[in-house]
Amino acid sequence: MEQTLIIVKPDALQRNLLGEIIHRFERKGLRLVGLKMARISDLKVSEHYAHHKDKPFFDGLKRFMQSAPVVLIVLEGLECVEAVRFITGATKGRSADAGTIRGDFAMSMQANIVHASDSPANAQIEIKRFFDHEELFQYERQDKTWVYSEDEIA
Ligand code: FUP
Repeated sequence: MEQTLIIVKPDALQRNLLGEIIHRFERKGLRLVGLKMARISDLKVSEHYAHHKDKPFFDGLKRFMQSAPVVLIVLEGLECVEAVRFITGATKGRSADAGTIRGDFAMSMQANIVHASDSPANAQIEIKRFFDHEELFQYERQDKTWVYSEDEIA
């Protein structure tokens, strides 16, 4: 099944929102397959935001992402990249829909609580960037037949 990468950003840890965020993904029916705390290295944060390297906010964004530890999460589920982006909400917290993580907890563009992969191809690249193979776990979730229909998990 499809996988996606979440980074719970430094602002979320400082604001005691980690449990709330994981709770939302769990309740949705997504399977947690990787979870760890880390300080992101300069190299990895530069790679992760390489598409913004010429933007004026790039250095500030890098400093912010390295200002405290982050929590890295890999989630798995049917079309989960899109499902997680819906739960995450728009990039700018103050414009994000109520009910989304950013809509409920963020005001900022930069301090917007979580990163979530924006396509299945990028998700694969991002997961490889932050996780070794043995840090990802395959297991059955007991509620699978209640989360999906038979044809969806065939
Ligand atoms: P998203 O995929 O929703 O995280 O959005 P982007 O890839 O556009 O943004 C990546 C990071 O850059 C986010 F943390 C927000 C930050 N950003 C700014 O700080 N200022 C901007 O003008 C655009 C993005």
